[in-house]
Formats: sequence, structure tokens, C-alpha cells
Amino acid sequence: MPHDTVTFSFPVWLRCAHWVNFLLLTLLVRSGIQILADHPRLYWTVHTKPGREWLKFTSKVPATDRIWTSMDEAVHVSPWIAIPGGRHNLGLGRHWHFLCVIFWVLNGFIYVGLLFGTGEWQRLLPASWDIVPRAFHTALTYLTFHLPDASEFRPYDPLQQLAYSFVVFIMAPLSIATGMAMSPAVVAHWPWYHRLFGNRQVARSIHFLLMTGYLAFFVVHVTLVVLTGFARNMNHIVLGVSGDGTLGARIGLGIVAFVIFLNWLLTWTSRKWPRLVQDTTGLLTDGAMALLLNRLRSRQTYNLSDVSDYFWVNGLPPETAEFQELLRTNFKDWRLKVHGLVDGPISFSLEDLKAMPKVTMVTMHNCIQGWSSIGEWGGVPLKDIILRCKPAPDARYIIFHSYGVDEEGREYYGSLALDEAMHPQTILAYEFNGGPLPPERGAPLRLRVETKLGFKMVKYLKSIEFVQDYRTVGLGHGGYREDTQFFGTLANI
Ligand SMILES: Nc1nc2c(c(=O)[nH]1)N[C@H]1C(S)=C(S)[C@@H](COP(=O)(O)O)O[C@H]1N2
Ligand SMILES: [Mo]
Repeated sequence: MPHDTVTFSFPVWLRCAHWVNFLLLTLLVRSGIQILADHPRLYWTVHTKPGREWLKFTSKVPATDRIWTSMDEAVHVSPWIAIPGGRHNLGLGRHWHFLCVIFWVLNGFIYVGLLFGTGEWQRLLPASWDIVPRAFHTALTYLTFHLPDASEFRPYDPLQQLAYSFVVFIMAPLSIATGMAMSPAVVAHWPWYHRLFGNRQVARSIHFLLMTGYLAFFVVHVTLVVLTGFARNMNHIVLGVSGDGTLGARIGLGIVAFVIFLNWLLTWTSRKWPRLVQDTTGLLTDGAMALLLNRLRSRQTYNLSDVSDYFWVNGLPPETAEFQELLRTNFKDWRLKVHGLVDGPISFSLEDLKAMPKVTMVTMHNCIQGWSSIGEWGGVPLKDIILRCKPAPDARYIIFHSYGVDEEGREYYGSLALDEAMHPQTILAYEFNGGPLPPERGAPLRLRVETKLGFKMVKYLKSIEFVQDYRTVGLGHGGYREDTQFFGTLANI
């Protein structure tokens, strides 16, 4: 009975922040696992070549008799572990991840603000370095199946103080910082940012390791809460009072049951009504993204020596007779058609495009699945095409139509707002790594928009269309992946 002699109480805001944090972390971890399952390899190198990972959660061996695409990599996860579970459901996993992270960061700021605003920090933050040997001593006490002396709890024992401070002031900020380093918009605008960690894949690996850190903390924390006087501990953290009654424990277990229920409910809803989840979470996450990230411009200047020796392929060349014929004739009769809200239908041949001013750039590609590669792209700034086409004043979006179709005959397409399309590193590329765009890279022409995830960069371009609102195209969510896999359309993170 360690802290019998000590009476103390936790303020209500601290107790609330604690339980809110618990709920959000369950969802953040589960959605994070879903995201990881789409490319279950972790690397220290930015080039993400299979075989160069330091950790993998897949037994798949890339096929050698055909192109092994990044889609082949995605593994199935149980909905008991991940939200929403299944294979290639990261679109929905990401909606939960980003929705929860908004509240998690808010909750964290409120908590830390009140910690310092109320003086509560003095109980949490170690005041001197002797916390380290004292915490070590406490750990030894626990490990030899003893409990520290009651006087050690003020209200935390030294090990708790150290562990909690570490989670709050080191791990949580690092999770945020490494999460941001995975945003294509952030690292396109401030390429130095991901180098703070080494590179984007190191940040991704650290982000994963922090997740395992929370899980380890959780196990030890709950074990000790149980072993050091469960009823009394629960009275403190639920009711804010000292005492041996069981009310705190009963309510606390009720909260845990509610968190489990909510996880189940949101998982079930995501599987049953994915569109509803996409639309409702998007209200907040898209707003936040538009405000914070979508205006950033790509300013990448990698060197040719940075170019990756491996670059995953996502989306194979269309097998339609039409496209195969274009391929066979080396795109001689191919034209990029421009239609919609423009001064009159126009079209460009490859020669026309090559005669226009050319941009060459070395940039990092970030797929939604988690892999990245650096490549050199050459092509025409989309801005120049737009200026030539003279869009009508009410044209606000560009739709990129592709020759690519899925098994059900649905076209691969994507969209960009006109202002995003004007960015200097938004180009229509006809060259890759110094040569003509290879068939699997999107020949004859593909979009490159360097502040966004790869799925926005439509390959095998057929035409571009100026529209007032992307909601009138396809199923209305801004692109093929948005329509069929529930991805968010801004794709800045
Ligand atoms: N037509 C078409 N374009 C596409 C895709 C696709 O499947 N079909 N995949 C997208 C995705 S998810 C990514 S990551 C990039 C991959 O480009 P890469 O194959 O050159 O690496 O292309 C994008 N453009
Ligand atoms: Mo992708």
C-alpha cells in the first residue's frame, strides 16, 4: 500500500486529458498500422528499394517475371488490429489518423498549457538530474517485485516522473515532427526539413518506433497501475480523490469499455459506410490541410547524384487496344486534347509539347503507401499550357484524364485546382531520368505535382479538361482513387 500516507488529487482537466489521450492513441495506433500495411517495409534509406529495408512485416518476395508494383506489396490486416482493417484500406485509415491527430495535438496543447498555467508541472517534471539514479532504483525495486516506499510518490515515483515526462515532452513532439516530415507538401517546400532526421524514411521509421514506444509504455503503465493499488489509483485518475473505494475502478473500467466500443463502432462504420467516413472526416481534415499545407509550393533542388536506383511502379500501362496501338506506333498520332471551359478545343502533339519551354527537375516522389524515390523529370510547366488554353473565368479545376482503366472499365483520372496547377514544379512530364518516359512510368505524358502524393500524378495522359467543380466528374470526389479507394483529394500529407 504505497501511497496510503500521501493524499493528493489530480485536477479535472488533467483527468480528462488523460482519458481523451487514451482514446485518441488507440485510434492513432490502429490507423497507423493500417497505413503501414500498405507498404510494410521500413527503411533508413530514402530510396525504398525492396531488400534494403531494416524491418518488414511481409513475407512476399517481389516477383521477377513481371513488374512487381507497389500495389502488390499491400498486406491484409485484421480489423481487430487496424482501423478499418482489410487490404489497401489506407485511405480510410488515413482519415482517422488525421482526424485524431488534430484532436490529439489540441488535447496535448491544452494539457501542457494547463500544466504550466496551474503549477501542476512541478509534480511531473524532474527538477534535477538525480532523477535518473532514483528512477533506476525505483525500476530495480519493481523488477525485484517490491513496491517503492510510500514517500517516493509525490504523487509520482521517480520512474513515473521520468517516463511520463519522456512521453509528454520527447515522444509526443517527435511523433508530430516525424509525421510532418512525411508530408510531401512540407518536404517539397522545405526540403531541409526531412534531412533533420536524415531523410523522409528515417522519419517514417522513427514515427513507427515511437508507436511501439507508446505500446510498450501502455503495457508497463497499466501493469503498474494494477499492481500498485488498482482501486486507489483509479480513484485518483478517474475521480481525483484518494480512497480505497471501488467507484473509480468501476467508472474507469467503464471508460475503457467505452473506448473499446467506440473503436469497434468506428471500425464497423468505416467498413459499412466508407463514403460517409470519407466525407465527414474530410470536413475537418481537408479544411486543416487547405489552411496549413495546400498553399506550399515545391522548391526542390536535388542533384542528379541523389536519383534513386530503384523506383516503384504503381499502375501498369493500359492493356486496351487503343493504348497498345499508340505504344506500338510510338505515340505518333497521340494528342493531348484540351476541352471543357476553354477558348475552344485545342490539342498538343508530343512535338508541340517538346517545342515549348522545358523544365527539368530532380524531385522526391512520395506515394501514399509510404515509399519514396528521387527521380529526374523533364517536361512542360502546366502553367504554360494553361496560359495557352485561355480557360474561362469560371474554370476552377483541371481534370486529368488517362488511358488507364481498371478491371471494371473505370477511367483513372485526377484533379487539381487551377492555382495549384500554376506552381512552378507542376509539370506535364515526357522525360524520366534523362530519357523518354518509359511505358510503365506513364508514357507518353504524365502529371508531376510535387507538393502532393503520387496518386494525384496521373499517368498515360489522354486529355485535360477545365471544369468549374470537380464534383461533377466521375463519382465526384476529385479522382479515381478518391472515388474508389476513399482517398482525400488534397493529398498534401
Ligand atoms: N493512370 C494511372 N496513373 C497513376 C496511377 C495509376 O494506377 N494509373 N498510380 C498513381 C500512383 S498511386 C502513384 S504512386 C504514381 C506512381 O508513379 P510511378 O509508377 O512512375 O512510380 O502514379 C500515379 N498515377
Ligand atoms: Mo501511390
